Amino acid sequence: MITKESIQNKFTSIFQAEPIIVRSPGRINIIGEHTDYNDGFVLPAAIDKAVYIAVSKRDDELISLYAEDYKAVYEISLNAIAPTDLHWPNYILGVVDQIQKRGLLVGGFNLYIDGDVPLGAGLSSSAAVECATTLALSELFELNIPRLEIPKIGQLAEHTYAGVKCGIMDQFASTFGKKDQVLKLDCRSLEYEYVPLILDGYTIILLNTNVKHALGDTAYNKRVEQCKQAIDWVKEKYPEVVNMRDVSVSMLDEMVKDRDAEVYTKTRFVVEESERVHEACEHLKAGNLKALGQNLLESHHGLSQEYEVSCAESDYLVDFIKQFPEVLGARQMGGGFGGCTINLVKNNFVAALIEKISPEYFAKFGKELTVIQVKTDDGTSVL
Ligand code: GAF
Repeated sequence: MITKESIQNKFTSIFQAEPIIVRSPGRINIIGEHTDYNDGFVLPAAIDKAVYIAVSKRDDELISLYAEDYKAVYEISLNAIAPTDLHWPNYILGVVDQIQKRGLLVGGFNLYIDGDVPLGAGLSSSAAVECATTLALSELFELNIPRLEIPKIGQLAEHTYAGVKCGIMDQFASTFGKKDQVLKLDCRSLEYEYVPLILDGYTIILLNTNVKHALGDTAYNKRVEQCKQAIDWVKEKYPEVVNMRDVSVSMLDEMVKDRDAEVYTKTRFVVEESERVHEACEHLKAGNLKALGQNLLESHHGLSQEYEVSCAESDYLVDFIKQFPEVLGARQMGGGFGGCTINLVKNNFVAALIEKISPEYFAKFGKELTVIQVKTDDGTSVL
């Protein structure tokens, strides 16, 4: 188990200094997928699996990084930072770059990173790294970065250094998550409300397909472009439209449908998914879990058949649970192309479900199915 003490000891043994330690969690998302970069709504929560970043100042201009997961060191001079072919340093260097672009001074530093967010599972380990790094450097160099800037810096770091044109959901949930709550976030105004996650007799189970999703390598950025294309076409007649958030299905019918059937189908999904967030949130507030489960299934259908960001493994898992009345709903979660499905399962059926689904999954795909049980938790903080 990772603790403040274990991080402290490891840091001191590597860098011979006392660190500042920051914890930033991963996230789940109940519903609202691919709506964030379209200025829509999302319903995520921070989880009890997190990234830990420990930092101390150096006397020189070097950035010295150590990643526990890879047992790897990466060093670069502060004035030479640039995106690297190595994956993991980019999330940290991207944050440093954003901080420098804001005219905030950062000196050389040591940084140690560890965590228990499963990598490539769609639980936003990269956003957690970005948010933890931002707060850690803010504390170390007394930069007083306002809390609302943490997700914005993380998102831009992802755009520029990781090459993924993501929305703000993951970084926002990691920063502002709260135990026992989901966040209903308006990704345009960044206004949000906390909604208690009360799942009377039910629980959230993540089924990890163990298909590693790599957003930069997939069609994620293409989807972002397709949404932009639709906006441009809609704007020809409706100049007041700024983003997909302002677009209705009838506008898509009128301005996009005959021009590009694929762009039409995908963007109609975005409009419908954003509306589904409001609906699902009301169901959650009313304790109507059956209806919420239905929303999850509708969302998955759209993600799979319309937005085309699912994969055979996730489709199989979602299809499989439909035979059990004890599972109210499931869907591909996060950016897609693998990672986890999120499932709403009756408490006393969890063990039976796992027993039934795991061997079937292995027989079909020759891969282990990993079950991840998560609790909601608080957002980014100094330990
Ligand atoms: C990834 C992105 F990082 C988020 O911004 C969001 O678009 C999500 O995919 C899909 O909803 O996690």
